[in-house]
Amino acid sequence: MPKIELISFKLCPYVQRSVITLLEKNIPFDVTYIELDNKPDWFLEISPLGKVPVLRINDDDILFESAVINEYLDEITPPSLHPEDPFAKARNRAWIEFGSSLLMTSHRLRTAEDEESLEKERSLLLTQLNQLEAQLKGGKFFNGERFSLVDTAYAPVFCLIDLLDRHFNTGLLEHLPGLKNWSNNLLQRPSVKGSVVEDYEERVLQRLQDSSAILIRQS
Ligand SMILES: N[C@@H](CCC(=O)N[C@@H](CS)C(=O)NCC(=O)O)C(=O)O
Repeated sequence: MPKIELISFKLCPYVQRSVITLLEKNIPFDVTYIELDNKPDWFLEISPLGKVPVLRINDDDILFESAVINEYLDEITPPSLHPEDPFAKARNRAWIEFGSSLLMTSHRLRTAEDEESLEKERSLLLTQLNQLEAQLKGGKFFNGERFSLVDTAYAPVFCLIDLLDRHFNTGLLEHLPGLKNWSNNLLQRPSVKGSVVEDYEERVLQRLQDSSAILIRQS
């Protein structure tokens, strides 16, 4: 097994995807935290986009982009968390990409500074969540009973939605029973619980307090 170091920011949902994969696959790893508003020079040298997660392998080789990092981690530790069938696998990859877009919408919703932007992002997020709901086939996870790589991509979205629903009454999953069930199953999973720092919730809320987000001003 190569030596794995994950370069992280404590509240990054994309990093969280990779932590879930590392935990699911029992891969030993070290975490190095950085602050995004004060990126160290060594990080800027190795991170082509200046973004986390970055995976450093054997102190030398660098990978970036959470979906790609996850594919690599999955491939070095068979059996794969992807479905075997080529179409099913490709479809899962497509929906992983969709998950990134959902994360970006939820970020814009959290950071919206006025009522109009908040409503715009809330409406887009609900549209995207409805699209996702239509893809579910029943069962505990995206593909049914088997936990897959695609689930690692959505678990951080559901952590954030759950937090928003509990603290700001956003009711985002109210009319989406399939997603509610999927979310409940993911949030109970040990790898998902173990993918965030102990004071995750306080940190997310503190970050909102420190911002001019309308969500916090309304609450
Ligand atoms: N598409 C990237 C997105 C990663 C990303 O946006 N990470 C954020 C933190 S959550 C970041 O590092 N942003 C750089 C910055 O804020 O300067 C991935 O999936 O890894």
